[in-house]
Amino acid sequence: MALKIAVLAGGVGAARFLAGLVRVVDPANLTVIGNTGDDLEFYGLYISPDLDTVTYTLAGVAHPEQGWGRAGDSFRVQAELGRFGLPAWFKLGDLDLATHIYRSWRLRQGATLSQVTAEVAKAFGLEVRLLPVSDDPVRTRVRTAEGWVDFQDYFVRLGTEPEVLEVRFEGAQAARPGPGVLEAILGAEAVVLAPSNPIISLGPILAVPGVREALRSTRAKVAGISPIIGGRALKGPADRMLKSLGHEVSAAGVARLFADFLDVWVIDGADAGLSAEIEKLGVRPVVAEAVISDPERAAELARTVLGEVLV
Ligand code: FO1
Repeated sequence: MALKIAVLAGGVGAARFLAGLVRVVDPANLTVIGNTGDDLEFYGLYISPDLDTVTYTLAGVAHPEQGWGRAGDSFRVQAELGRFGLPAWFKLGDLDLATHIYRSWRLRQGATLSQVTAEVAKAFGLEVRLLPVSDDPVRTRVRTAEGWVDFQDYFVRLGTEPEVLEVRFEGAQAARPGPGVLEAILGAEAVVLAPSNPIISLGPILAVPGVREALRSTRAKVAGISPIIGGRALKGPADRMLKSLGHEVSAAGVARLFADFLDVWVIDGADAGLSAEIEKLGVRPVVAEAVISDPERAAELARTVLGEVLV
């Protein structure tokens, strides 16, 4: 299929969907707009977990079970850093470190995050265009009973244990969309929201001024895939987070968060009963097998999504 497609993507779930999408469309026509709200500095290195997860997955070098990091990586450097008393709660493998060293070095030279992301993608042989949502810093922070913490502190160090009382995307309001981001949405024939945590993976992308407006005004149909199936997140804290932030924990509840720009919402068979509720939001529900168990299933899901938006 030679149609231009833009995908809004978070981390592991999105990357697994994209691995299927590239089986059914020409990757050269695909622009992936990635979340940078999870980015952090660790050991003075600049790390972009979601951009790397997409890169590694599409390059076929991601850790198969974790979904993030590199397959078969070792942790000798991090173990050695322990000698100097450095923390190791954020696991950085030896191969993965090369990406962070390269990115940090290029940023220090004055390159933008989009330039470096393109260079990293090229080095891994990616055919899709991977764009950070912004070159300006956007940092997700969450408020727990203990106060505000950085996203990776909540996600990895605290293991998503504390209840999330509030989320903010620091810097988002002043951030400009990265080069090509709005053009990709406005010039696409289809826009897809990959199955990602609606609050912390898609939230930072939508918080960059201009992105949400572009989604509302694009002539392309906008489709999304529910990350909530049968009232539960398949992976990660999305269900608990929706609940503590006062949203309905269901595929319909997530559709409501995006109803201002969404045309089609793909839900699992388990949620077929929510179709009427979704229709009332002005969104067309499509029932499909939404659990991504392997790349072939992901390709099947991608085919379904595109079939619905390219009619
Ligand atoms: N996730 C973890 O649960 N534990 C880790 O130690 C960890 C390290 C890590 C290193 C590099 C990277 O690109 C991702 C990493 N992740 C880790 C995943 C990351 O925290 C999450 O996937 C995202 O930020 C949420 O999408």
